[in-house]
Amino acid sequence: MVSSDQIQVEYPCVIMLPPPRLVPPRGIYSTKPFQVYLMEGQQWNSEILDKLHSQNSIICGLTMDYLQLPESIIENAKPGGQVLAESKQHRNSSDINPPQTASDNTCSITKDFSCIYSKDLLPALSGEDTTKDFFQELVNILLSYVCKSFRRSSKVLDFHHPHQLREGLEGFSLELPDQPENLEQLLVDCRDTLKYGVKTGHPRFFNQLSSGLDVIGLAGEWLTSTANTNMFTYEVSPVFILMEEVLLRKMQEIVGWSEEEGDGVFCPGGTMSNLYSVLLARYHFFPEVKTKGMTALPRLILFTSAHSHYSVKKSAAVLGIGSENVVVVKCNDRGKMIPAELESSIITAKDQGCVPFYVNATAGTTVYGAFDPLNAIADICESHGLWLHVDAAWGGGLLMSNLHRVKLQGIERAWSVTWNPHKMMGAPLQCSAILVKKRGLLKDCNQMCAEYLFQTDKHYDTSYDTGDKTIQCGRHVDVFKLWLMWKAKGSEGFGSQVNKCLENAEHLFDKLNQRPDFELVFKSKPEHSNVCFWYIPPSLRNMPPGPERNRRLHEVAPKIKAKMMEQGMAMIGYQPLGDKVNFFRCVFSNPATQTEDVDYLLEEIASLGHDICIRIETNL
Ligand code: ABU
Repeated sequence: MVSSDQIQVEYPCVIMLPPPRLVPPRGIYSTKPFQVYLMEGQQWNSEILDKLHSQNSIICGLTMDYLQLPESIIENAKPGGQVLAESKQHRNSSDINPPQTASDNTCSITKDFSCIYSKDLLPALSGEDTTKDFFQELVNILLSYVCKSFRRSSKVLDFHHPHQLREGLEGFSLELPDQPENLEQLLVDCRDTLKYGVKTGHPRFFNQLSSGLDVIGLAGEWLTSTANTNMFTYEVSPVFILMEEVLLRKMQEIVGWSEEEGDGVFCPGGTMSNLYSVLLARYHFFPEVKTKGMTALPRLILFTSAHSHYSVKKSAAVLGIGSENVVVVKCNDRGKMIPAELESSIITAKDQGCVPFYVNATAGTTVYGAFDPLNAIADICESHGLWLHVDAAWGGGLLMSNLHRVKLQGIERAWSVTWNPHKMMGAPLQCSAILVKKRGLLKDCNQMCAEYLFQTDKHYDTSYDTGDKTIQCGRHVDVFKLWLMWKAKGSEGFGSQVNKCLENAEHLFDKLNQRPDFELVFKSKPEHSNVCFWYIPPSLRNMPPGPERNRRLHEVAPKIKAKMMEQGMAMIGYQPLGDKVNFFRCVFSNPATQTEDVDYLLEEIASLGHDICIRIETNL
């Protein structure tokens, strides 16, 4: 990696920013070389390096000779990387200690692809070497991105408004051509796609419950894409099907179900997992729904807390139950469902002639990170004969930690569980399981027996053709990356990872408690890694609570976030909730995040907040 103390150049020099290519693909896009002059005696410093890193730059000119380089590079460019060779020579003979490894920021091209097209790749005859070369370049781009994702000096994002991306940026166009474009352009497009995206693996990305870039998980995802198969039958996915069985069994064991209990599938996200839970609960109590539909059923009611995920209501809407038939149960100040409120809601629904059948309890709410009291809720479900689902999409990861699994006590009493390893366990998106206690229910509920796919007279045990258990036909292989990560870390490794994220949350909580310019949304210690807080501008610090203060406070978080995204050095989410005006929600699921990043975030918010508020107050 380039570091500021490795490099000192003579005055003057030229830096080309972007494009990344030393050999521009002729006629495809215009190169817009960009020159940075260092003043005499000025040294490379971290600020300049940070700027270069954040812009995918390539250092190509080193001395006065190269002042004319941009034009001459374009004119003299020849296929085969001649200019690069020249440049490499200069690099090696220069004062600069240049980037040398794949972990560097450069993605210098070793071959000119400007006359090569996809038709020249496999399966073309003699396409093997070209295919390897192409992939080598692609891997360089990906590795450069991976390394940058972990580099604090690089930006989390290079924000552009939709219209800017739509219009096209510096040779990056979203428009689709009628004629094939060459591979050089495709490589540039790959690089630019990453450049204008968001580095969700960056240690200062706090915006989403799923974050981080697990290298083994990524390797798993690459392998999965290469295998490019489908999870519906054993005949096309023998290894992945068995891995899914092993992994789901492991997760069921961790939830606390016996060997005789448990089934499940990986599906596309927590919302789909929750949808499965409602679907299965309804089928369990009313199997005729599969053929007769909702007309055969009474008015069904389900229950979920005010802080639960919106997917419960969405499931009711999708399944024809209706979102108005979801009773929203009150929570306490900490965002936990109040069991007495649940019980009285169930009784009221019954008194009204409706049929309660399902309760969703949340283990790790989206905003507060609260855990509903699972045992108390399970008692109520048992006494009323209701299906208990635990949405542990976010909180499930805490089951891996000996320190924190106690927060999910009672989860073993659930009839179904949602658990997203792509959240707290850091598996690459997507990786979400629906676990079901009653074996065979998934199949009974969803099976359609398509004869072209699920033939019963195959020469192997067709119970491994698991596709008919799901509501999809084709299904992505989500299991391999998690399986590989589990091998790499062991269960204990996941436990330590979770512990570290929760330590970061406590660190933030402690810091916030000590500062007069921030206010916590709830005063108790975080249970999960969510920490919710306001930045309080100077003018509001002595203002009494009330509508005017709330009105002004509501505007603070969006303004800070907008500025933060424009600067691109960190990212955090905000939202209002109930009677609370817009507040920041910081979540930790990225093991790359350290306490220094937490401190950075606070300073960044305080500094942006202070500037913005001063400007508003002085009408600048
Ligand atoms: N419920 C999906 C995750 C939402 C979030 O990242 O905040």
